[in-house]
Amino acid sequence: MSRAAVRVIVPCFNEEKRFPTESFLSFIKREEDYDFLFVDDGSSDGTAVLLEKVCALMPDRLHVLKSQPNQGKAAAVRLGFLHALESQTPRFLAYWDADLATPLETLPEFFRVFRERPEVEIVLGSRVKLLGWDIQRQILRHYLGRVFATCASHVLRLPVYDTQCGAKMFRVNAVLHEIWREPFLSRWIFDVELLARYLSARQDNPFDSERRIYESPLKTWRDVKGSKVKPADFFKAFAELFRIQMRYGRIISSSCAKVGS
Ligand SMILES: Nc1nc2c(ncn2[C@@H]2O[C@H](COP(=O)(O)OP(=O)(O)O)[C@@H](O)[C@H]2O)c(=O)[nH]1
Ligand SMILES: [Mg+2]
Repeated sequence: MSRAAVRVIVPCFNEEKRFPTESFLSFIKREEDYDFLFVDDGSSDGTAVLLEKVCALMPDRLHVLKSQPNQGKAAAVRLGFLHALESQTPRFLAYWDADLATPLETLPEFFRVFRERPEVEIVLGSRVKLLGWDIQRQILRHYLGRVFATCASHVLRLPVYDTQCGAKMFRVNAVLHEIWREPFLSRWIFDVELLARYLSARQDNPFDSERRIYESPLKTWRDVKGSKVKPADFFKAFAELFRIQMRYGRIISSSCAKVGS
C-alpha cells in the first residue's frame, strides 16, 4: 500500500448499483494524502467484481479486502481497521460510508483538525441542520435520530451531538489499537460502543475526552437512496444501547465520579 497519511476504510455491502466510482477516482487523483481500503462485506451482487476493477485502476492507492459471509457494518469496519493497523500503519485512519452521504471533500477538513489541534484523537462528522447549510435528511430519520442521539449522549455521559454519522477519523496511537481489538457487542450502533470503549480506555481523566474528541459540523450531508437500514432497526438500536449501558455504563460513571470528587 502507499505511504499516504490517512487510510480510509469503506465498508461495502451490495453497493454495485450506487457505488460512486467517479467520485473516488477524481478525489484520489487530486488528493495525495489518502488511500482507500474497501471491505466487501459478503455482498451477493456484483460489488466484489466492481471493487476489483476500480482498485486495478490505481493499485497503490485503492485496495479491496473480501470477507464472507455478510457480518454487518461493525464487523466490516473492524476488519478494515485491524488490517490497516497490522502493517505499514498510517498516521490516521478513517471510516466512511460507501454511498458518500458525506462527500469525500470533507476528509481534508477532518485532517486539518488533527493538524491544528494536537490534543485531538477522534474527529466525528456531525449532521447539524442549520440555515444555509446543505444537510438533507429524511424527516422521520432526522427525528428518530435526534431521540437516539440524545439517549446515546446520556449513556456515554458525553455531550456528543451525533454519534451515528458514517464519517469518522482517528489518530493512530495505543488507545486506538485497544478500542478496535475486541469484536463489538452491537451490530447497528458500534459507533456508540466505540466511544464507550474510548471513554473506558481513557478513564483516568474522562473530562479531557471533551477536548480529545472533536465534532466537526458537516457543510454537506445527503441521505442517499438505497439505504438498507429499516425503521425496525431503530428499536434494535435501543436494545443495543441498553446492552452498551450494561457493559460499559459502570466504568464510565465511576471514572466521572472519580474526577468529580
Ligand atoms: N446496512 C448495511 N450496511 C453495511 C453492511 N455491511 C457494510 N455496510 C456499509 O455500511 C454503510 C452504510 O450503509 P447504508 O445502508 O447507507 O446505511 P445508512 O446510511 O445508515 O442508511 C455503507 O457503506 C454500506 O455498504 C451491512 O451488513 N448492512
Ligand atoms: Mg447511507
